[in-house]
Amino acid sequence: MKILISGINGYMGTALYFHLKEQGHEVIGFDNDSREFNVKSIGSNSITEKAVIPYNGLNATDYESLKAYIEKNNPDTIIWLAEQPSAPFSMINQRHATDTMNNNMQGTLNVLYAIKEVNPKIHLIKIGTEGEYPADLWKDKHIPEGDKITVQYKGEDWEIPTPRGFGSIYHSTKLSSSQLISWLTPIWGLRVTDVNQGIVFGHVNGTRLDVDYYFGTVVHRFVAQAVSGIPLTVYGEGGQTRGMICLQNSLESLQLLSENPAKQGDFRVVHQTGYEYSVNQVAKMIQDLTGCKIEHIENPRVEMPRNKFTFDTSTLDKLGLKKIRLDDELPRLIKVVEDNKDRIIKESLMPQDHAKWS
Ligand code: USQ
Repeated sequence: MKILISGINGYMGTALYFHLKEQGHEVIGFDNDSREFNVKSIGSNSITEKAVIPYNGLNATDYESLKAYIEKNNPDTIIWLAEQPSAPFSMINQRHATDTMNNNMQGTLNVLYAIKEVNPKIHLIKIGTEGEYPADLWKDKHIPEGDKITVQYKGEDWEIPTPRGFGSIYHSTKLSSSQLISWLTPIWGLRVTDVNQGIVFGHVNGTRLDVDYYFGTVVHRFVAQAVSGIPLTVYGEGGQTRGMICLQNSLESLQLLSENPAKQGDFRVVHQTGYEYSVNQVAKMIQDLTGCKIEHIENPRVEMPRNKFTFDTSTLDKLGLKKIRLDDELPRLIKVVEDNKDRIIKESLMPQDHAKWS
């Protein structure tokens, strides 16, 4: 297949480029280097040396260039990663909030228009997030796949959109994109897979690894803190539970979804996640392997102190995905971070004062 990756030079994009090529696919992509720029802007860096890969430098918010690129290359599948992915970065101030909204929303709208105008048969795989199912709505529940559920109200069955919400400006862009796509897909006859992905952990050769407060997600930051001799910064009680997925599984999932596309006219909602862990469980696993200290600090975020939801992952289970557990991947990840210890900027690992959410 010919697969176009937007945001190909980022953490997932680079890894996906190598993975899909290894599987025999033709892979092309573009990237405006915003990840590198944003990470530098907050005084941090990738702790691993990133491999150089070929890509076009176009910006997804430039509609004419995007459309011309898709027209020229006519891919079977577009995997859409060209987004600002950090919740705390989107909450820094008004400028970061609007930049995140403009980039993520405009890019999504542009690719939908481009596919409609160039070739509606192109399968779009749009990376969303499990954060579209906030803990206050789904506390202790099993979250179904699909975009509709049936509920009883005053003795009648109602088919309603699956309740979704958000807990940051970044997450609001993912929710709005999902709603936009769910409306446009059937009326324009597109084919889209909306991938709700959990927190990704792990590293594969050649890709970047961010560990700072803004772009390092919880597993990566905790490992970097442990390796740097800093107590792990558990926010509040540490009872916040999230679906998490190993990077290798994320690559395999996107390959499987590309090779088994959504039907024409279908908006397919898939949960792309492995197992659920609380922040405390993550911290304890890393402590057991490294002997690090754990510290509970005031939560800089506005979020539920504890929850325990799980996700229905039937689509990827049926396609044969073999889930990797966090405890099986951690030793390898710790080794990668240890090998690159000299590149960790310790100050960037700690919560930043100006980034409080309230
Ligand atoms: N946390 C701590 N201590 C830390 C860092 C984080 O306790 O030092 C806690 C947070 O309070 C939160 C949880 O760990 O409850 C996860 O935080 P995170 O920064 O790892 O992840 P999050 O902001 O939720 O966002 C990440 C990705 C995003 C993706 C999302 C999937 O940056 O792109 O969409 O994970 S999900 O979390 O399912 O929404």
